[in-house]
Amino acid sequence: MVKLILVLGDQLTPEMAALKKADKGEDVVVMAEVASEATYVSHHPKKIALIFAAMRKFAGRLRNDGWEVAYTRLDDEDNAGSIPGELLRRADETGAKSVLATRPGEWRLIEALEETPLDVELLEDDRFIASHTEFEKWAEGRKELRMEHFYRDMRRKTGLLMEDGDPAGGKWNFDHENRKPAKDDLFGPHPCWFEPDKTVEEVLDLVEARFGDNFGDLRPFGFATDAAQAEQVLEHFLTESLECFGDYQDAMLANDRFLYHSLISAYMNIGLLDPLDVCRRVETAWKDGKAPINAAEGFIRQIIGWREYMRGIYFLEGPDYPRRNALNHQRKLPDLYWGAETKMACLSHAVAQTREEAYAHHIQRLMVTGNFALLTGINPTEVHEWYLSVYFDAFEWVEAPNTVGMSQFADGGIVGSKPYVSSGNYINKMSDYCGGCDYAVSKKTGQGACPFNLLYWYFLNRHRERFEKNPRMSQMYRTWDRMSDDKRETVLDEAEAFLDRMSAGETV
Ligand code: FAD
Ligand code: DLZ
Ligand code: SF4
Repeated sequence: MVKLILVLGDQLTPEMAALKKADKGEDVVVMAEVASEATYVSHHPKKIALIFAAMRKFAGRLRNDGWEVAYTRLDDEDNAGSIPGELLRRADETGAKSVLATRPGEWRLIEALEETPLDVELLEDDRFIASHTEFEKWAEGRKELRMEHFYRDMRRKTGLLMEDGDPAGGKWNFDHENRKPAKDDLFGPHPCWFEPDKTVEEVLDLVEARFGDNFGDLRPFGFATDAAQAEQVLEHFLTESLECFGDYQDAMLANDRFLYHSLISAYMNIGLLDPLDVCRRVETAWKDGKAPINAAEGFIRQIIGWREYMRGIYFLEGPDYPRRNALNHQRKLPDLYWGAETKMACLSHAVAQTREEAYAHHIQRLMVTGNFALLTGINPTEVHEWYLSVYFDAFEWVEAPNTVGMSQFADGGIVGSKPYVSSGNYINKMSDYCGGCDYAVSKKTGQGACPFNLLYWYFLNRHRERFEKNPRMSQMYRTWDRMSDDKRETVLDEAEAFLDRMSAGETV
């Protein structure tokens, strides 16, 4: 009996579980560009274009491999508008009663599939190193779910950077050799972009017509849209950037948006690159003497550590996770996140880059846009929806734990043992933004003082009860307590005045 084989826009891998279990001679692959997926948040046009173009090319590849593919374009007249709707329509057409699908990376879609009247079998997404059961077993009975411990298990499981059961180089983590500040003469290699071909051009026209008003520039569009191009991006990273990846992982420069970052997150997330293969290639580069251990270890940790851990947390914590708000932050997301003018150079750069590229690297996301949202007490659900919209790699299983957990501490400390907050000092140390700012990073209070300097103390004071006993934060409270009453009052008054101006829609 014919079955429908669902392949979603982030499941573009020939070895996907549902495809592996299907019968090529009999079953019909269903792929659909649908309004419900394209509008559950206001996605960046570049992200929609990436997914649609990659879906169309993947459908072509499956057909070449002998599959029957029922592909629906967004502007097809009989498009049912949602994934369950498309499955029902194709079931009607083919007489199929059952669907094989690889479990989606979002609770919303899992629930929608479970509610269809069709018989849907959801298979585990085995593109990941740790299964749900394995992560649950690891988490069981632990007081704290720290990534570092999980990461060591993943190193042992994969054998990556292991020598006779011990970590290569004698240590699990080489981070103290990483994270050097930005230098003005530091310029990373030019990223590997691609000229749009006919398929991509067609998609760009469609996206322009339908989503041209969304936040973000659609053109120029240079992302990889098939596995061969994604492979070129990876190769480019291995030969040009990996060597310096660790050293400058946290640096930010106004005139170099990508530095030594790999730009492969989206390609792994949608299935064009295999994460374990990526890590093995990085390990080989280290073994061949082409990259130092701090770079190779730091990079592999991001993937088999952070990436896997974030997915584990998302599915362990359940569907309500993206809406948690442990610090009860309720302020509305200010318009500057959508490109309204701001005098803060760091935010202005990070948002402009996000609008133009649909990309910002980790420290821009965590210590500029994320830090500011946390310090100003923005509602974390709004922050989550912003991150889910604006980045080319944003899918809820990885975005929500990063935003709600790591960046906004809205899960109450599951992902992070302390909130990632900083004054302007950290941004100044790691970037060249402050030199071109209307505010002065060296000023703690008064006219022109850097807002991060005020808001940092405002945040700590506001959440004193929760954080003062945290051993990693008590030192900061001692510093705050050593300030004179007058100084503390000035800081808090000026921070409140700044927040009032921001919430009133003034340019800050
Ligand atoms: P590189 O710096 O080259 O790192 C290599 C790879 O490591 C990345 O491609 C990515 O797959 C992985 N990685 C690194 N850090 C993390 C992390 N914290 N969590 C998971 N994987 C990681 N990543 C996403 O893939 N999708 C998201 O929606 C996303 N949202 C984020 C939101 C916030 C608030 C923050 C702080 C981080 C977010 N990240 C997200 C993690 C990280 O910022 C991106 O993976 C990274 O910037 C992608 O760029 P790159 O490929 O050049 O990464
Ligand atoms: C993100 C996205 C977009 C914009 N559009 C589609 C689409 O039209 N069809 C589709 O199958 N998938 C799309 N996706 C990816 C899904 O939203 C993604 O599979 C779920 O969020 C689960 O991770
Ligand atoms: Fe950002 Fe403050 Fe530096 Fe301006 S001075 S760029 S607001 S950290």
